[in-house]
Amino acid sequence: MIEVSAFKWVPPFAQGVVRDLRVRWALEEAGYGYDDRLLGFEDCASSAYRAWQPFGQVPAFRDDRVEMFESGAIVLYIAQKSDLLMPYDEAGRAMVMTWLFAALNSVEPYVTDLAAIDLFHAGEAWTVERRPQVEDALRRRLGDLQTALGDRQWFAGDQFSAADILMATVLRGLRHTAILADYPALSAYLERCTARPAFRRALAEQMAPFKANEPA
Ligand SMILES: N[C@@H](CCC(=O)N[C@@H](CS)C(=O)NCC(=O)O)C(=O)O
Repeated sequence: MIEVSAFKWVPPFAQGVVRDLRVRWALEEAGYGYDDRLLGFEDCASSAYRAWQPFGQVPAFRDDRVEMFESGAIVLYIAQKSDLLMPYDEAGRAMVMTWLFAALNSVEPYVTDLAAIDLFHAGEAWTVERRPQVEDALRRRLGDLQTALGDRQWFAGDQFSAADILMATVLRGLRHTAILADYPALSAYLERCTARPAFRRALAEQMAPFKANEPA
């Protein structure tokens, strides 16, 4: 049986964007059932959990063959088992891997830099000077990303792929801003991704424990 670690509860600003969503989404697209292993923040500090996820973060993943952490690696592992997330031909697989890493390595840092300022350090004096630089750099990256997408539907070819799971979940990290509205092709792309039934199911699965474990 597949097991995925996730939080029992997170503050509202993080609900719906915790990274186990990527793994849940990939599993839903591929049609694999799974159990979520729900953790409190204290569980993440335990040596038992650190042996599975060394940084005490979510998600971690195991099935009857492997144990893993890092959401991108896990999504890639799932994709390698399903032609619904990655084509069989070598050129197609290379393109999926390329865009999967582009999402994590060339786009996500710009998104998380802004989110850190807006969500984790809101109101701190240093952010006033730093934020415009971070937003400018992000906007340049989004402009290039939109140009690269062109009028295609998906990043890595004609078919939805694991790369789109990573890219869409990265772009959702901007949901607390209106920035994406200035990039209509990226906005439409994100709508297309998040309208997928597998995404809706994955999101509902992440959100359910948050509602159940809401602090009094
Ligand atoms: N690179 C890791 C990042 C994992 C990560 O940042 N997880 C966050 C939730 S989205 C977390 O567990 N935060 C709690 C913490 O860092 O203590 C991945 O993609 O799996």
